[in-house]
Amino acid sequence: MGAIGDSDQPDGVPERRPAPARPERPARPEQPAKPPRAPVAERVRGAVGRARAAGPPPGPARPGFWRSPLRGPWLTGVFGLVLLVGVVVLFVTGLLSYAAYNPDLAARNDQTPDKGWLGFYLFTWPTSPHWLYRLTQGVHTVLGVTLVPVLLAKLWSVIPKLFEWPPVRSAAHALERISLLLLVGGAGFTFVTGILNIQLDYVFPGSFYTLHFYGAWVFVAAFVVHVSSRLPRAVRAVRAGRGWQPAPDSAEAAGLVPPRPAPATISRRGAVATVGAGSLALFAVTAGQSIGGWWRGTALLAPHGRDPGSGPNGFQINKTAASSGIRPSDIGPAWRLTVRGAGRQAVLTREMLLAMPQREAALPIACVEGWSTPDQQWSGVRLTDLAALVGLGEETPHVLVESVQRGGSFSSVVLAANQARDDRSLLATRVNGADLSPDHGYPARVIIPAAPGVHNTKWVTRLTFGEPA
Ligand SMILES: Nc1nc2c(c(=O)[nH]1)N[C@H]1C(S)=C(S)[C@@H](COP(=O)(O)O)O[C@H]1N2
Ligand SMILES: [Mo]
Repeated sequence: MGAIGDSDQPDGVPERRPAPARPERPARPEQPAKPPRAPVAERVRGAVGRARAAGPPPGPARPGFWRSPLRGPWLTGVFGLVLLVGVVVLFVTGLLSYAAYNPDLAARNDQTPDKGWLGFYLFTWPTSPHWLYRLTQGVHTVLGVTLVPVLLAKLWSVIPKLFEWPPVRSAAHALERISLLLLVGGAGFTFVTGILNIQLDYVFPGSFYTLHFYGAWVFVAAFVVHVSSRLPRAVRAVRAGRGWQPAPDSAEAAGLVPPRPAPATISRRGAVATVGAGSLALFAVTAGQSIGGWWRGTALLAPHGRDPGSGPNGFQINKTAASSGIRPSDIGPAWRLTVRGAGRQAVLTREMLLAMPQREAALPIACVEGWSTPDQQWSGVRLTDLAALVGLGEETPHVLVESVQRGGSFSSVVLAANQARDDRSLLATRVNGADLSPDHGYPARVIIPAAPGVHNTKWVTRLTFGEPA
């Protein structure tokens, strides 16, 4: 046999000099000559084999550690199928919510400007039915909260898999485990950011929209991979019925069935019913926020703005005038409305605005947070009538709406032409028969059918029609 480093070395391992012994320099011992290294795949296979032979360490990786007799393909399949339907609805309504902001119309409308091709599906948000965003966003948030117990139960049902032994068996298995990490991490992140936004409002390091949007895409990408490999198994297990429990080491058990089950303390049906009751309870203390009116008071889990007071202006307020930095002088007698477009400009006092034809529209406010109000009776001047002041009435174009509010990402918006042209789109001065309160946008606010609340700009001072957005 030739010396190490000879060209007849198998596997094409690079040459390595034999290490001469140098007893005179013990402070810097050289590496002893190593045997040639096997290729990576072989080494991994060796490690997997050794891990398998040695068996799992004591603790959760041992097959006997997990003992609940409830765990098995049926229970996991039931929760999985419920989540499948739920997550699809959440994703679709979430995508719709982003589209509702008309982000492609103007940079200031876009809360996720670096979306790239993830915005491939965007379209101009319609103005009918007038409760459209109320519905889509109500479903999105209430369903998200309602699914929390199901999500937790599903994770509980598969937790032994987290400790699978050996942790990695092959390249394909490693990839699958990484996709599961993205699935569980993505689900957790998306649910937590969504719930924090309902509960606490604006508590994020960075924009809620951006975090929730990208989190959802990661979650859904991993979800698609997961569903495509697991759906047939889940359907089979659910069809087989709750009494079916395959042998622990069979392929059908999928590592979910405990080999040493403890005695049952609740039936599988009882477990599903308990989770269902948890979901129902969460639904009961959340749904009121999307119904509004009297029901608003029942939404214990949506504390934000639950008590808006009474009277014509007694409906939910997103941000008060004070918290938005509106000074009394901004909205006092010195307030003016400037209308611009087509190279012309008109400046109006509130009295002049009130002297124009006053129109009525029954429209809700529907916030991204999921709360909404029933239809309120707004009155004010049509946006088309204001466009006519600068000669743009017939074909009213898109319009930039600006508030007296200084700063804040919701102090201005660009409304699309279809929104500006709608007969129900008003610059409102009154609501439910009374002047707007300062908190609802006095002296004038925009109200648009079907739009997210954020597009109903309060304390409006300038409208610019048809300029590059
Ligand atoms: N100028 C201004 N307008 C605004 C906002 C704001 O912060 N500043 N918030 C918007 C949001 S997010 C919503 S949901 C609605 C709420 O209207 P309301 O407070 O009258 O119910 O106002 C919108 N108009
Ligand atoms: Mo909002």
